Amino acid sequence: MSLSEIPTLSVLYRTKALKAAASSAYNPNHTLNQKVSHIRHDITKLHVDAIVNAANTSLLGGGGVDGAIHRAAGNGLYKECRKLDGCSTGSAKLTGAYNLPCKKVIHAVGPVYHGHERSEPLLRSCYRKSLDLAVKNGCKSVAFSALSTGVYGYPSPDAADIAISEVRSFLIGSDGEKIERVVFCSFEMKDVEAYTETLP
Ligand code: AR6
Repeated sequence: MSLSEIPTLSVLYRTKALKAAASSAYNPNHTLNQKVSHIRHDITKLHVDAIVNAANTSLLGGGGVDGAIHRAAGNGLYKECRKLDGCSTGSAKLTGAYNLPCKKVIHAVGPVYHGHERSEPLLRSCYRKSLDLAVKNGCKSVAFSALSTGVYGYPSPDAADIAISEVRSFLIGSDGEKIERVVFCSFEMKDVEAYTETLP
């Protein structure tokens, strides 16, 4: 799926796939609505500059989206990951994409959910560091999987809230203009619902 086929929030509002909230913490922002997308899709099929993997500290693959990404990318990704010496929770590292249609893979290590207070700063940090890495490597379009919401047990509504607010802060910040599109890529219905309720 190419970037031009991935609808922005502006398109989702126009086609009524997303309903504006009666009240929102933020004023409507046309620029942000044109820079942010939400779709339900297999992230390994997206032709964006970078996809963000929900990895673990070993960076050597696993189940869920991590497994799907390693399978689709092929052995070259595993070989490169082996040289990275792992990654701490709340941080991220970037690799090539091998057989994937994207250009780079950002491996972010989300927290195992141990309650909001302990886990929130680490999940926020994953989104921030992934976007920092994207900018440093010239990636202008970035698709995020719903980090930590699978095996790691982060409740989807809370995780969506963190993802959206952290991406928003980044996009209105000093490096925001270097990112042209952020795609929230949901897979399960619970995440589709969490983003659909939290985005407006
Ligand atoms: N495309 C997009 N999203 C997907 C895909 C896909 N192909 N497959 C699953 N998801 P999870 P975590 C969604 O469990 O909770 C791994 O074993 C899925 O529905 O993959 O951060 C790692 O190696 C969910 O919403 O990651 C770690 O050990 C989201 O991806 C551990 O799991 C994340 O679910 C990380 O756990």
